[in-house]
Amino acid sequence: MMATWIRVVVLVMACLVPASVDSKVRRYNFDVVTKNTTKLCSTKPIVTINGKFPGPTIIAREDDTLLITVNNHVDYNVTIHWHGVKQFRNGWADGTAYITQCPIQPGQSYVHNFMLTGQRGTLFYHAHIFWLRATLHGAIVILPKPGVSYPFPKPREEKVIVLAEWWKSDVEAVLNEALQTGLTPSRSDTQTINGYAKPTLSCPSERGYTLQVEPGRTYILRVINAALNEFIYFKIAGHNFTIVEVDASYTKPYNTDTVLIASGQTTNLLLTTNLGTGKFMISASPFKNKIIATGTLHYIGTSNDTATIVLTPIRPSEGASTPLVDNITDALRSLNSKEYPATVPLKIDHSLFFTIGLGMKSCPTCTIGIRVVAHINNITFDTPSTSLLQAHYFNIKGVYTDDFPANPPNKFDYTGIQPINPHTMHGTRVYRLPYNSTVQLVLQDTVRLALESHPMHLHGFSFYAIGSGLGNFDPVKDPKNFNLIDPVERNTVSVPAGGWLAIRFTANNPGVWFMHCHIEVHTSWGMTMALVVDNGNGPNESVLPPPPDLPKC
Ligand SMILES: *[C@@H]1O[C@H](CO)[C@@H](O)[C@H](O)[C@H]1NC(C)=O
Ligand SMILES: *[C@@H]1O[C@H](CO)[C@@H](O)[C@H](O)[C@H]1NC(C)=O
Ligand SMILES: *[C@@H]1O[C@H](CO)[C@@H](O)[C@H](O)[C@H]1NC(C)=O
Ligand SMILES: *[C@@H]1O[C@H](CO)[C@@H](O)[C@H](O)[C@H]1NC(C)=O
Ligand SMILES: *[C@@H]1O[C@H](CO)[C@@H](O)[C@H](O)[C@H]1NC(C)=O
Ligand SMILES: *[C@@H]1O[C@H](CO)[C@@H](O)[C@H](O)[C@H]1NC(C)=O
Ligand SMILES: *[C@@H]1O[C@H](CO)[C@@H](O)[C@H](O)[C@H]1NC(C)=O
Ligand SMILES: *[C@@H]1O[C@H](CO)[C@@H](O)[C@H](O)[C@H]1NC(C)=O
Ligand SMILES: [Cu+2]
Repeated sequence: MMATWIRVVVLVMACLVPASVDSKVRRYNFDVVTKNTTKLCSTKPIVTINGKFPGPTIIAREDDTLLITVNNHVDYNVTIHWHGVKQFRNGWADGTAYITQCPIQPGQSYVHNFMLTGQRGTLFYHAHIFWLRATLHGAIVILPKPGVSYPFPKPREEKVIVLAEWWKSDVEAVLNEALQTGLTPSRSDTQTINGYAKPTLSCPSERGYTLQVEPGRTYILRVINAALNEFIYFKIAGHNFTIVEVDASYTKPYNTDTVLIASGQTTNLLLTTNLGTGKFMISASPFKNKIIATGTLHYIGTSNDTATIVLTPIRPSEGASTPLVDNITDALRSLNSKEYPATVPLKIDHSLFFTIGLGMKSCPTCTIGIRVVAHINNITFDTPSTSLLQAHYFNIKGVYTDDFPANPPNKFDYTGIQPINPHTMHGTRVYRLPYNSTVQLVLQDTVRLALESHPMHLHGFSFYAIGSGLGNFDPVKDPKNFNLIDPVERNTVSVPAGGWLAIRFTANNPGVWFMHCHIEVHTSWGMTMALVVDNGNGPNESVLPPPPDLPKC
């Protein structure tokens, strides 16, 4: 009798918590290896994790510990960043080359030991050194804690959709050539959806990504923009989506037939398969590139010969902000419920105003005598050769200065059209924040060489996006319209082209945290800086000691 009872309990438990996802410590082995891959009818070697493109999906639960060993078997220096994971007091696992660690050199290994504290949703991992993340990336799915359900109806099935870019040539060579000539690097040759470009008749192996669905169900699509340099519009012909989560924070449900996902952002969509039968085009169309990736939503039971219902993918004018995007940006709200409160700081200790944009630098060896650079507050970031976190923790002098300005050095009409001196300053400068201080940061786009939207990403935190607008930020009028009640919580925000965006957060995570544009070419040009958050006085308020296998420079 007793034995039967125990067996029943075990069975019930097994149903609640699938055996594959019930342990607290999850170990992964990531072998960084070269693999020949065929795309666009040609074969080339790419750097991959475990031979996969995109890399393997990590599935875990909120509060789990991950132990991920990265073994570098390629000729490149490598680091892997867990994008959106807060790494509380544990910047050593953040994986940002020369900011939180030295690279994992060829033949070396490094164990990333971190917890998924207080986070659930979709994030991703990617290389954080030069342009290796073009092919070194994959999904992180963080399920709610055991026994906790989603704040929306349970979907029939979950599908990960990783959007990326593909170059026919070697991406590191593309970057090096651009840095040597001073010119803009060449655009990718296609977008990809889960590694597929689009169905191509001339090479039958190119069939495009196929999403098989049963009729009359609800699916959750965990869509990740892992592209290097593109914003991507995602659509499925004939179907609507409900946005329920972005950057691993739940949102109030928002219905739309199109989503725009900036590089570095993730969006969870509910998809209801209410058309019952047929084949429908899926499109991932970028802002700048004209090459669109397409796939097919295929209702199970529909013959392969059935014609696919196509859609006209969006082709926005380059860099422009569009009413559709502005509508979604303005409309997204966090839940701000009892279970998921929005804890927006109301009293601000550090009010920062950062201008962002492009500039130029003279370069006698470059093709046209100058090279494009990028800046934050007129400072082009110089990457150090020792990691900033090591310099901070071990008090190594001369690696950085902590005089990053809270405001731009010169005021001007940021979004006006009058020409201004395009030159920038250079330096490895950080902005220092006391432990637990509250921060408001207004990011202001500047029109110096180009009008462009910048997806700004902050490591170590998620933050509330409390307002945005076109033109120059007005410190008197604009704060009156800030949403301090239920703003969306993110780790990457698109600063509108020719506009501004304001965020707030509490600096409760001691360490050194990179902030940068997630358009990789802008990072390469120096649109980056770091925040240093000091230790607090309490027992759990200082940076943890570094692990023994931390890579050395
Ligand atoms: C890739 O293909 C080339 C040419 O076929 C071959 O020489 C090389 O060994 C292959 N590399 C890998 C990692 O398979
Ligand atoms: C999508 O939403 C629009 C507008 O709300 C509606 O007219 C349309 O019927 C919806 N389509 C589907 C397939 O649900
Ligand atoms: C139909 O298409 C799918 C996906 O493209 C493929 O896996 C399957 O083999 C095809 N079935 C037939 C009968 O051709
Ligand atoms: C944006 O929102 C406005 C006001 O709600 C609406 O009139 C307009 O149709 C929306 N535009 C798009 C492209 O969704
Ligand atoms: C940026 O710094 C450079 C170099 O000091 C200077 O020439 C330029 O005027 C500055 N521009 C602005 C907008 O502050
Ligand atoms: C951090 O600040 C919050 C309010 O902003 C306060 O409630 C909390 O006690 C502070 N924590 C520490 C450790 O100072
Ligand atoms: C510090 O962290 C440890 C381990 O997580 C915990 O047991 C302890 O209660 C914390 N102490 C304080 C003062 O928060
Ligand atoms: C790899 O990283 C080490 C340590 O920073 C550096 O000395 C070396 O030059 C790097 N190698 C390459 C190929 O960039
Ligand atoms: Cu940018």
